[in-house]
Amino acid sequence: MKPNVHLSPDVAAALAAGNPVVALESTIITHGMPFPANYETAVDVEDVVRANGAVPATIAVIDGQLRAGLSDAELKALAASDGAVKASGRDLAVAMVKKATAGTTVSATMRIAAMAGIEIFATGGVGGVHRGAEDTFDISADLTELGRTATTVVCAGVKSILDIAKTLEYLETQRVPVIAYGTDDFPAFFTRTSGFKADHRLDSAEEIADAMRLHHALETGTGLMIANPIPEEAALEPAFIDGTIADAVREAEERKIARKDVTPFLLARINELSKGRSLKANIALVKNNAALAARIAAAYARAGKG
Ligand code: PSU
Ligand code: MN
Repeated sequence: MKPNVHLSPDVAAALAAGNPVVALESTIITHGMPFPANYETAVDVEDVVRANGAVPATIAVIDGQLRAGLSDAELKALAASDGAVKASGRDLAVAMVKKATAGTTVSATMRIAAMAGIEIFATGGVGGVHRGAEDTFDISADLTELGRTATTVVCAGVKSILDIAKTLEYLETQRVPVIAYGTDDFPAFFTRTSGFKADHRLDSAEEIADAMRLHHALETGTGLMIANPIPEEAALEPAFIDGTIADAVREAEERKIARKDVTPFLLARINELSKGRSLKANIALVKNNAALAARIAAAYARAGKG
């Protein structure tokens, strides 16, 4: 028997009616941003989804329950919590047994969203192949999940804490189409270009919704990555952010930070070293992704209703 995903009333109603729903992850809340910016951003992102015609479903594990759609009080408690763990897809069963509260990574959020019947998901950045992966083997489970779960993930590309070229290669191996929105370039999270081309470019939410439908009709079984560049006015200068990231990566190596602690350490350190500039950019791009995801979800639901 499949474990139940507990839906909030508005998420349940939207799914039952075939109305657009956008999943949102929660590791960005528990391990990606400091309090209270994490809470404020989570609330704002939900509002952006609503303003663009879809119902937001923030996904997390609360006291061992898989949840899609949190109340304001739950969102705040999660954001303020020191005890919430970081759960990727493989950690969910144990989190449920232990009645733990967990922020869900992209891989765990995709899994729960798929079980709930939510096909579109917005986040900031996905995990990927880390720099030095040839020695550490550090490749995020987000990429393997994209290779086996048919969820569309809207992100701002991946940041250069990762090896972007290897991440794109790995997505190719996993049969995940990488579609840049309104640009030929694969964006690098804080900047609009990474120096690498995306596989494909599409220029409207309607075309992306069509591509989703066909990708699933072909029974590929894989997700789609939609790479949405950070808004021009929020983008950081490459020289500044690349230097900051290089410093943070060096520090992580020196301090022997490993495995699931690597990404949270780097995000927090980049925020400190950039004196909050990375956080500001992060907030702007997450909202931008939420808006695009909601418009794709609306187009997808419209076509589904014929
Ligand atoms: N990258 C970001 N912000 C984030 C994450 C990654 O720019 O918040 C989070 C996401 O939840 C992602 C997870 O799924 O980190 C990946 O962790 P790891 O690299 O340990 O797989
Ligand atoms: Mn890792």
